[in-house]
Amino acid sequence: MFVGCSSTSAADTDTDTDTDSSTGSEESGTAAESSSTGTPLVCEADTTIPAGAAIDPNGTIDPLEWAGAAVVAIPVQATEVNVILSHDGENLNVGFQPLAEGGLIIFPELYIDPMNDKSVMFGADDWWFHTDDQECGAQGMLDAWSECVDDNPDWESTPGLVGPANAVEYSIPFALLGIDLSTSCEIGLAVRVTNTQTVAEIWPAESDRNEPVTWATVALDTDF
Ligand SMILES: [Ca+2]
Ligand SMILES: [Ca+2]
Repeated sequence: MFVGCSSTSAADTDTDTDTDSSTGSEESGTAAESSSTGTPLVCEADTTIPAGAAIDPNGTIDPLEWAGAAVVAIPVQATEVNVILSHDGENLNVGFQPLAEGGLIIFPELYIDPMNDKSVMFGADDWWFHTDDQECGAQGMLDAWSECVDDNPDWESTPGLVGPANAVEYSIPFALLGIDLSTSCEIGLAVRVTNTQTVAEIWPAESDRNEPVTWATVALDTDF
């Protein structure tokens, strides 16, 4: 659970290191400070993205650059892809590895709801990112393949390296996404890997990329 980012928050427990929201929520004792509806007036999240170093999105997952990052796993056939999450105060950083196992090559995708307004349908503010041989990204539209370019100057990833390099790293400016860390501390997020044909696996499990309301609420660590 992440607290302290809402002006109405009465709780002040420090649980920065706890990325398990279900445990944190149950143990935090905020029920005593709940509103009359029983809903705690705190900025809660399923997962916290820690603040860390800037990364070099070169397709090599360096443990030093990703030190302290959060990791979620997406089961894919007989293996699982690790999705590594951090931010450096200026950029949201996301790494995917491995992306080529047992003859299967899969591509990473991000879905970001900057205001976490959790609309039922993919909204005009919501972002889609996909990296294969090119960098593809668009706001307000999924699968905007016409937007794919070899190198988008607005954000960084690792196009063309899926295969032997086995990893893709993203570094996406908060300014591009429309996220101001001084006024917001949470976003909606889903991540997916797909070969665009027969395989598509998403985190959170059971979420739908077309429906931001089903995506994870993710807190951005602002203690840096
Ligand atoms: Ca790197
Ligand atoms: Ca939205």
